Amino acid sequence: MTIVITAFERSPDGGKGLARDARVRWALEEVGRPYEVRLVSFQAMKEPAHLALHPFGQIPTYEEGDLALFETGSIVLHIAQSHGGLLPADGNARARAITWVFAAINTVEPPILELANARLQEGDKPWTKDRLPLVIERVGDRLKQLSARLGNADWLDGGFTAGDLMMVSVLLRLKPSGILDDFPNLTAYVARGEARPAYRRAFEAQLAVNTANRSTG
Ligand code: GTB
Repeated sequence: MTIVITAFERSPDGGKGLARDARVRWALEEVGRPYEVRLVSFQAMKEPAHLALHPFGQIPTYEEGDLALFETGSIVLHIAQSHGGLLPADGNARARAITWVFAAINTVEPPILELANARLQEGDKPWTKDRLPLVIERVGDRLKQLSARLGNADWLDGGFTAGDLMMVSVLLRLKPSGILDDFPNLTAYVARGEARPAYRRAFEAQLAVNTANRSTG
């Protein structure tokens, strides 16, 4: 069955891995499953055809036969649960890996998104200069806790899992800010994720779309 995901026709970051189709592409590459991409414009995302797939008018979506999904946590877990390679066979280890997927999207990602919003969407508001340090502190608290748990390990719980895929994807959003630099083990953890051949393939595929669309105006 063909898998079709949606992605930005033109990503605001020029396709440098930050838009969330990257994590879905990465999961599909890890399990060796080919996929097709339907590119959508910002306008098309808010139209009925796309809203039928994604009630919030966002990317990515995932279609496979009769199944249509949205939310990257759910999509990555679906891929991980229906193929080998991203979740351990042992029941307890599998449950812990799934816990890390939730930790990435429910606990670590929210303050990171808050920081992005504070800078990009509220940067010009008069209260931002007072609020920004608090937001940065909340990101730092989470990173400190994550860094302490990771320690010297390569991955969060044994071998690479969907939990690492999601956590690295979430942390990547911080790379340009320099905040990760205070946590060398997290910087190395993200670099390990980025060095995986499946990540490279996903990154290049997302970039290629955006490069092609930029040059066609
Ligand atoms: N909770 C959802 C999920 O995980 O699937 C969130 C999906 C989401 O935020 N989608 C964004 C979107 O469609 C794209 S990824 N936004 C358009 C809209 O809401 O109208 C977020 C994103 C976009 C671009 C960059 N960038 O260019 O740096 C980074 C992150």
